[in-house]
Amino acid sequence: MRRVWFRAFSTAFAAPLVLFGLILTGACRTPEETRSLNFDPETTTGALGAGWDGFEKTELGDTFVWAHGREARVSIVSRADGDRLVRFRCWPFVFPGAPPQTLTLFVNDQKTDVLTLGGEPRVYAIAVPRALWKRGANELKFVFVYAESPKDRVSGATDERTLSAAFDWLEILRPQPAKK
Ligand SMILES: [Ca+2]
Repeated sequence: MRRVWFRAFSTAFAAPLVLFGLILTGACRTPEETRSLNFDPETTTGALGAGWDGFEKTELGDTFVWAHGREARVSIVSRADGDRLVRFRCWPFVFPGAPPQTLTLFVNDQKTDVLTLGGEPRVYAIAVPRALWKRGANELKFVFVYAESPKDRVSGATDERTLSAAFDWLEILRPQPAKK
């Protein structure tokens, strides 16, 4: 009799209880938020998805990573509780006769903005409204107009990789309130 009651109990209540527990855990825990990636093994391993080469350093010791395709994906954890500014320092692979390199940022497959990159390292910022963020993991996708190989484009170059743009760092900021 007791066993029958128990079985009825577990069927009727156990699954909803587990589900309720999961919802409660998910709702109460504030997720960590990705604030900055320095494109080095310490801060950025695990955040880089498809489209990136290995970690490198400039002669001055700045860490960076080449996006080596027309698309490069980064995983960002968000609380999705407001607008955010995506700032990053990057530079395109340039070669004689190169067209302007453009960068389009998608957040969770939604297009945000298109930038034309200058030839030298520069800091860019793109405003991403709250509606595009999800709580937890979010995908930033950078899309470039070209990815070319130095070996094919620069006389004497031996690097066979295709390259689109190199990233030094990326940060996710709360927009500053407008000054009164
Ligand atoms: Ca860096």
